[in-house]
Amino acid sequence: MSEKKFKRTLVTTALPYANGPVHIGHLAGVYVPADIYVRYLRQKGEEVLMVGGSDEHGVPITIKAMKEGVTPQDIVDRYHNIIKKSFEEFGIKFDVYSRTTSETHHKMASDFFKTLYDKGEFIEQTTQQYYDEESNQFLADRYIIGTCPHCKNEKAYGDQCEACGTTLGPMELINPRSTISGRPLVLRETKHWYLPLDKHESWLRQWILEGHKEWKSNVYGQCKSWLDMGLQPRAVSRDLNWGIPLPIDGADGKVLYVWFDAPIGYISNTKELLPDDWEKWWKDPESRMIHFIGKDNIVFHCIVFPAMLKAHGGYNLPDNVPANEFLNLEGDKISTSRNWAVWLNEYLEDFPGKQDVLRYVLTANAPETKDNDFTWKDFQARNNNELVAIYGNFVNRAMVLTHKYFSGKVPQAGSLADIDNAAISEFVSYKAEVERLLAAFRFRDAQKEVMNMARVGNKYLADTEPWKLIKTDEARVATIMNVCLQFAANLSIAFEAFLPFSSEKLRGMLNIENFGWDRLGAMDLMPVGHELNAAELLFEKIDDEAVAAQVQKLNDKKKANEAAAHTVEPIAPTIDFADFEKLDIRVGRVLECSRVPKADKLLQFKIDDGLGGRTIVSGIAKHYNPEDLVGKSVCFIANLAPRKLKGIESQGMILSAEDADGRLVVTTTLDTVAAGSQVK
Ligand code: B3M
Ligand code: ZN
Repeated sequence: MSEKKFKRTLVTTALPYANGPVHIGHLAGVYVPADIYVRYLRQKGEEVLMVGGSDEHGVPITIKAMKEGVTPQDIVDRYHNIIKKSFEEFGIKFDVYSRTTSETHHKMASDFFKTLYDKGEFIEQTTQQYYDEESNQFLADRYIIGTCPHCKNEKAYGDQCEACGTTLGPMELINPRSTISGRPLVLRETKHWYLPLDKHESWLRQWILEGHKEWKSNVYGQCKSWLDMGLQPRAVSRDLNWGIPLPIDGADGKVLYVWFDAPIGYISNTKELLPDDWEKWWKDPESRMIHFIGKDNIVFHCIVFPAMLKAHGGYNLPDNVPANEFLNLEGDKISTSRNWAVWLNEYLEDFPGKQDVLRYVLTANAPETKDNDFTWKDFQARNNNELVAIYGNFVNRAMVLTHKYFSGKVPQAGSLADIDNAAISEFVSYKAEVERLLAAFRFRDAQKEVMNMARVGNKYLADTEPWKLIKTDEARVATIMNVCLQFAANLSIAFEAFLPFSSEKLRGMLNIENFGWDRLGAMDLMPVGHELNAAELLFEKIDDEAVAAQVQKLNDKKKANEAAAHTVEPIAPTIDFADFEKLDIRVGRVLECSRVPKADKLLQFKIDDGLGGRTIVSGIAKHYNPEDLVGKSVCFIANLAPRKLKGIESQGMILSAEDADGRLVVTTTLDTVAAGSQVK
């Protein structure tokens, strides 16, 4: 959609869960791009609002509280403040950053539910769900653990078996237990309210697939595949004692599902900021709404929330949802539980004042179209070779030379030579390209073009060599320095959205105001005789030691975490010798081994069992290359009832040892024995 049609833009940013600090992945995926976009619109003088806040409901918060022996409110108070502070420190300039435990939000979400309820937009359903009698609660799927019916992994979750990769429902687990109390679960009846997404499918299909072909392909593609699979009713309530109580009779102990209330938080927070004027941002057809989110939130923002808004009536639907993919760290998925992350609060302890360096690197590597990797080496290289060597170096030379030759005052430019005109027209030509890229949410390319503007300045200085001319032609040097200083002032405008701290510093040095976007390209930003302030370095080099220290810190944390996580499983209940004798364990020789198509965890074996051979499928593909196993002896259970895995009948089970990190190692014999030998 073109920007022109709209009078104002409401930008929302995903509400981070207040159960931990924010890390570079959050910043790269959501908050830096949103901030760039909003700063740019503000520079252009557009009416824009950036709304954010903390997501303070949901099961993980209650579990964290339980583990620490504090209340959920304690947890969210702690992290809301840490998160809010990090955003402020990194210059993420929200117009409002509130929280879903606010009174305004509780009322807004509650009323929203009530409206849908009164309109008959929900269906009610009573189902059997697992209940933990020890901790007195119904459990979310993730908190139920049991044996996978497909691969017999005993630690499958209620939503997925991580060993064989199968998506599960909690009812499919054998011997379901609570991860909270460790106790077996019982089934209890419970009633919930569902939003029948199936009823919304046809207009959603039309609205997204026909009406929003301009959405980023990763977003459009994910929506299409959800729609093609067919939408199902989704429960909007939960049995939990933390959240927003259902505002209807007969729903004691039930709260709104966190994903029902959280997006309404965008509305509540707008209202908190503008109690009398919030509605125009949400309801006026001349307002457009953009959701900045990560890819795991696409379905909620493109399908579920729009369906809620439509069911309610009177609200605008999002105009665009520029969701990003994920940022990895040093080649590995960022993980809070494994402590594999760069936390924003810690970054600033190690690199005080270097917010812009991180903003720059995260934008340069933004996971806009695919998952991307952050490495400390790249962080160093981009700082040293781009920020310092190009932008910083240019500004510094312009400042220092002006102080040296013209006592820090903007000198008079004479008539321009061809080389000046060529540099100016190239410099100015980037403006339109940057505008086009920003309008398309292509922040990394936009930033690249702005850096190219600084490159033009640097090259211009190198080509004109004022330091050589100064002895013979001061008037010519005056012209060159005037051009350079105007370039520098222009860079403070062009970089403002990306590197706001550096732009502010640069404005301080140049002693200039904060010009609007329309002034970008002007070569008269500073009049002749305008006095500059002292030169300072915009950026500093980052040395090898600083980078090595960061890598070391990451690895140390990982090790500490692994050590903490290393727990040995308790011994299972005692069995009789007769029970043991029921197991027929044999040694077999691997004749063939190959990957199972479309199952990234499974290997298919042909085993010589001394009796003509058999097929066994095993969930160890993540740990071995098939070719490395051919010819090896393995131990396997020979009398296990056959079962089908991905359509292949598996006749037994290869025995592997599993360590605390989930690494699987196949068992073998110390010396070679004949295939088919029994293990006793
Ligand atoms: N708190 C999920 C997340 O951080 C969630 C976003 C809510 S946006 C309304 O992935
Ligand atoms: Zn499984």
